[in-house]
Amino acid sequence: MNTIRPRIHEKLNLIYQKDYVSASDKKNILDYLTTLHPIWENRFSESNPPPDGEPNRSLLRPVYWLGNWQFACLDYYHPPKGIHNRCVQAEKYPPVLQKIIADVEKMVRDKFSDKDIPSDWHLNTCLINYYGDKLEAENGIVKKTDMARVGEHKDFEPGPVASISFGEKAMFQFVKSAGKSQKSDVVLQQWLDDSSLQIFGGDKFKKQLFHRVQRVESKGLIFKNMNTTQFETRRINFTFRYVPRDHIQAYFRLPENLRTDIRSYVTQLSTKSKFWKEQLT
Ligand SMILES: O=C(O)CCC(=O)C(=O)O
Repeated sequence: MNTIRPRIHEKLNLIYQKDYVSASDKKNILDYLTTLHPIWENRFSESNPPPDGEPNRSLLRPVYWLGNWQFACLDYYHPPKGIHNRCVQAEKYPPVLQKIIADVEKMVRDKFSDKDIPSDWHLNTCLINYYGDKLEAENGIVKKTDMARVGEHKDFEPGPVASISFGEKAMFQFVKSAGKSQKSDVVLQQWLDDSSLQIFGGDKFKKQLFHRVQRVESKGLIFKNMNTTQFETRRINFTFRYVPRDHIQAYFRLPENLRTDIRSYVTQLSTKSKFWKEQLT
C-alpha cells in the first residue's frame, strides 16, 4: 500500500489519498470482481410501494454488496427509526479488502476525533457501485445512455465512511441542499482518481452536508469481464460503512412479506454465489 500522507482536510474529518491502492492490490480486487455478478434493483416493492402516482424505478446502475446487503426496496439503513429488516447478511470481504479495511480503520482511529467514531465502529458493510453507460438495442442499433452519476444524499450509517475508486475519475461534491426546485451550493469538491481513497466523517460531512457524484469522465476506459449485463462499466467504487451487528439480519429471519419482496434478487444472486444459494435453503 502506498504511504503518501493523507493530503487534505485531515482536521475536518475528511481524507483524500491519491494512489492509495497498490497496483498488485488493484489487480487482486479487479480479479475478484470478475467473480461477482452485480444485479439491477428496483427502488420499490409490494411492501414498500412508490409514492402516489409515481412508477417503480430501477436504480441507475448495477450494484453488489458485501458484509450485508441493503436492498433498495427495503429502504436502506436509516437510524434511529429505520434499523430493523433493512440489512441482510451477505458475503464476507475477500482477503485483499480485509487488509485494506484494517489499514483504513487504523487511519480513521489515528486521524479522526474519537467523538465521531461510534464505540463498535468497524467497516463491515460495502456497497460496490458500477458506473457507466446503459446499453439498449433500438432498431438494430445499440443506444448508450450515460448513467454515471449519483444524486445528492447522505449515508446514514453511523460513523466515518470510506471509499476506494477504480477506473475513470469522478467529480465528487459535498453540497448544501436547496431542495428539489433550486440548485444546491457546492461546498467542496474533489476528483476521485483511479486507486484513490476518500474517507469522511463527523457532523459536517456526514450529518449536515449531502454528497453526490456529479459526473464520471469518459476517456475510453471500459472494464471487461465485470458481468454487468447491458451495461458498459467505466468506474467502480467501493463504499465501506458500519452497521451495528444487531441490525444485520439473515435472509431467512426477515418477515415473510420482505422475503417475498427480495426473493427474485436473492434467487438471481444464488445462481452465481454459493453464499446466496445457501440463504435460500
Ligand atoms: O461513487 C462514489 O464515489 C460515491 C458513492 C456514494 O455516494 C454512495 O455509495 O453513497
